Amino acid sequence: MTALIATIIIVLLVVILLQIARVTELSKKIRGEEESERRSNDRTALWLVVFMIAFLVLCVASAFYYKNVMLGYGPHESASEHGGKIDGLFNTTLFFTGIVFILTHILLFWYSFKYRYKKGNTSKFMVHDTNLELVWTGIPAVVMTFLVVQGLMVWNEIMPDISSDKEYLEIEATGYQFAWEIRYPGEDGLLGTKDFRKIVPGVNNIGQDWTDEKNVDDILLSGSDMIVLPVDTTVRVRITSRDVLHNFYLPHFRVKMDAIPGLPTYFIFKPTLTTEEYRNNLKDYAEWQTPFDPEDPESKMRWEEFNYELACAELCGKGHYSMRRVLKVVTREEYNVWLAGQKSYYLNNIRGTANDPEVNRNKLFGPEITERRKELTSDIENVVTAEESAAATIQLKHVFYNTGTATLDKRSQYELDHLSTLLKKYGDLNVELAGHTDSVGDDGMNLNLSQSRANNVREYLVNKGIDSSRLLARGYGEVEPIDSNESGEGRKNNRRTELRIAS
Ligand SMILES: [Cu+2]
Repeated sequence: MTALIATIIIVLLVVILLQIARVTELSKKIRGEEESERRSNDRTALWLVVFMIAFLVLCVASAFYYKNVMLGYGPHESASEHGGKIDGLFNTTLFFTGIVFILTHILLFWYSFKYRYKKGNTSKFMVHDTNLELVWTGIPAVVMTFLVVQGLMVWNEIMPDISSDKEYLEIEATGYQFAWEIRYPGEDGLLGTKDFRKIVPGVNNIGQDWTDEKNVDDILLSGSDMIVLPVDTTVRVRITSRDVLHNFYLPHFRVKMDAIPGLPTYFIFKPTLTTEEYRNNLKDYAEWQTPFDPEDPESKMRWEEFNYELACAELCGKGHYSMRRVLKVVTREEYNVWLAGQKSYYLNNIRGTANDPEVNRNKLFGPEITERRKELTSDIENVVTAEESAAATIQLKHVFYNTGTATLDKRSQYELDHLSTLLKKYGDLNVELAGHTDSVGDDGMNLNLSQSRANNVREYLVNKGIDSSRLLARGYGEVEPIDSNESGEGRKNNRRTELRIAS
């Protein structure tokens, strides 16, 4: 039924249109062709002017309406030091191109109106006019030069690389399908070297070279970990990609740079507002004072839930959207606390595993030595401050010997030097140095070996200035195992040197 009515309506409309056309045709014949053409031209010309006014008013109104988003005003204010310069450049460019846009449109429509067809009007033929040529070549050239020079100046201010004498934090962002691997330099402030041939997904995602000591303390933020940066600190981001083109985009900081496989790029910026400060600024805008979850009026306000974010601004594949990461800017103190809670990727995931390169097995790294120092200090302090002077045994975990001999390995110096410092500090501590072996080989030989090892430790400490009367060296051989002698791991644990606090 509806279809039938619709068909009838369409047929009727077509009939009406045909009738109107016939009426116009007939009226033209009555009034004369020329007159009717003149009227039609006048009408069209007038409509062009009306269209121009409406169009320009809408353009200006929409530019004004969207100025916050487009030009960084109000709640879209930039949160980095250089951001204002980029926003300023957009403002200047829009100012000049806006003038040109409005003028050319007025001319275009006004001339269509003014020079509409009139009987008897003829064109003016102009072969050449130098003045006109100068005007329409010169003015755009001057304006364009101004804009380009302005742009170059801002570019040169923002993009130069940082000089090494300035203090800055360097992090690294490696894009891959579909996430960012963010690397922090750890305590040494330096990012370790990497090589794409060392990439093993899931084990060594960015191909870090574990034989480079700078990599030992490097921290990796994977998956959805929040990126944390300190406020008012210059940050240099090394930007690379593992597969296709990505783009490191921090809209609130006006940071945007391609991540290109095989060609590292960088961006240097200084966050000026912490996440908390930015939220507080947003609080003043009505559109941020609505519930974060529109379904739940009880939920937090939008400004309370605001977060800076990292996005990939290159359509890099079907999981492109999932490269979003939250970035948090905090005070220097909060940053230091956060950083202290982050763990070295190498020391926690690679050290001592099958992936740890052979050359690292017989090395001790700075962070390990520092960590062990703290451990030994607190072990001994615990004994000293204990109420009862109960006999205590502390394992000297970093005392090593060359295989099968009693000669101290070079690496033992850190533990023993630190022990001598502690023994000097606690001058009334008398200790026994106890050597132990595993059960492999002859009992008597093991006893001798453990005795010589203990003797050597004693000798080392005496050379460091500890009074020999405070040190007793004793070999126990294989009779006091702390683990099974069946496995390699267990035997390794049994070969040990202990510090027994006598009094
Ligand atoms: Cu991407």
